[in-house]
Parts: sequence; structure tokens; C-alpha cells
Amino acid sequence: MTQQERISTVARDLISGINTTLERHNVTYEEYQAVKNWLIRLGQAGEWPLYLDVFHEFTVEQIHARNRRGSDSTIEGPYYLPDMPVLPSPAALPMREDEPGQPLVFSADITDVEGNPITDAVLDIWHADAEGKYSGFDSAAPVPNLRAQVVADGSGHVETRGIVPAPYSIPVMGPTGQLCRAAGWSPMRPAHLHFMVRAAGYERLTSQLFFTGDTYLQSDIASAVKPGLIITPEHHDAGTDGVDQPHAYVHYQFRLNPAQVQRSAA
Ligand code: MBD
Ligand code: FE
Repeated sequence: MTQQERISTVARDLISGINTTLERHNVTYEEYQAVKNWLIRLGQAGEWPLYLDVFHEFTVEQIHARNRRGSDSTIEGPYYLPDMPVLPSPAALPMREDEPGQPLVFSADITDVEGNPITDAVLDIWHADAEGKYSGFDSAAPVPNLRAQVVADGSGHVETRGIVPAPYSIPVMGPTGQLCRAAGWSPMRPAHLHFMVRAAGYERLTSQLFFTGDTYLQSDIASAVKPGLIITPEHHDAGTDGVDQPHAYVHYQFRLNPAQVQRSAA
């Protein structure tokens, strides 16, 4: 299939899917104008990345995840920033003085699918603060707050010290939030940590981890939760793990899929 044929096939199907929906629901001119104005506002508000990653990325991610081995992947979302500070493990994430939130020690091993350590891996981590806000986007904290690229040690181990993020609400004042409100959908995502794990010879792993017991695990507006991505932190006392306060502690193993041999589209 040529690229032109591919574009024609997918675009025609997408357009006809929308048209079939309009037909099925007898959409009126009034409703058509309302949707048209909403889409225009979506662009003006800069919310196309938010809308796409909330409502469509999970489908592409599920396709990508087929025939992959290793630990679960999930969507990247709209708030990743490249080139964040490179820190050796164990790393204190960039935080404000007196960053609010329960201290969190996140400990991970990065291995291949058989469990052998990968010693040259880098763990990109980013997450919201205790108000559910991201530096560089909706938080008052400047970049690189709660963002870093942490370099694994010689045994494929990485450890970060940060805080437990709060559940996240997509911005409710913009067009995407307006859609949620108009449709009666919750705008919430369960609290989550974002990761991108890279190592030479392995497929990049994009993932998130969620917390047991979170109110929003079953109703993530972005449909990104998978059972294997729910972690249960332990309560550790002050003075353990090199942290002088009581803290949450969690361990996770990232298993990376070998790099794919480039296949031409058949
Ligand atoms: C987020 O924080 C996020 O991770 C996704 C996928 C969508 C919107 C906000
Ligand atoms: Fe997020």
C-alpha cells in the first residue's frame, strides 16, 4: 500500500465513521453548528493535545502494545517535556522548598523480559504535584519541578525521592472540560506517575503507575489504567531508605522489550 492509499483509506473511514454517527443520531443543523464552534474553540484554546491524548491515544497505544512483551505500557499524555535534568540514581526529584505532599521513595529495577538487569538505562519520570498540577502547564511551580531523567546504576536500579501526586482533573474551564460537563463525565484521572524508559537495544517503554485504592481507577477519563500498572506503596518509617521522615515506598520492575527489527509495511 502506498502512503497515499494508506491516507485515503484511513481518512475516508474516519470521515465516514463521523458521518455514520451524524446519520444514526439525526444530528440537527443546530447541533452541527455547536460542534463546529466547539472544535474551533478547542484549537483556539490549544487543547488539541489534551483532547487527543485523553480520548484517542489509548486506542493507538493498545495497537502498539499488541505483540509486545515486557511490562505494561500506557499512554504518554500531553505533559511530557524532553531534556529534563539528568540525575544519577538515587535522585531527589527537583522540588520546591517545602514541596507539599507525602514523601515518596520510588525504587525500580530495569531488566529485559527475562529479568536480567539492563545497566545503561535512563528513566524519564514526570508527574503532578500534591494539587494535581504539572510544572510547565497548570502548576505555579516552574519547570523542572517533579521532572527528571534518572540514570540507572550499574545493576539496573533506579531510585527517586519525590512526593505522592494527587489525582488530576483535566482543565474544567476549557472546551475539553466543557464537553465533560455537558456530557456528565467525570474530568478526573487517578493519581499517576509517568515514565519513559530508554536503553540501547530495547524498545522505549512509555508507562504510568497508579495507586491502589484511588477513587478514580475505574473512571479514568483518559482510559489509561491497566491492572498491571496499579502499585501499592508501603509505609516506611523515618530514618529508612535514607529519608528522615515517614514516607511511602514502592518498588516496581520495568521489563523492556527488545528493539524491533524495522519491518516495511506489508
Ligand atoms: C494527564 O496528566 C495525562 O496524563 C493524560 C494522559 C491526559 C491528560 C492529563
Ligand atoms: Fe498525567
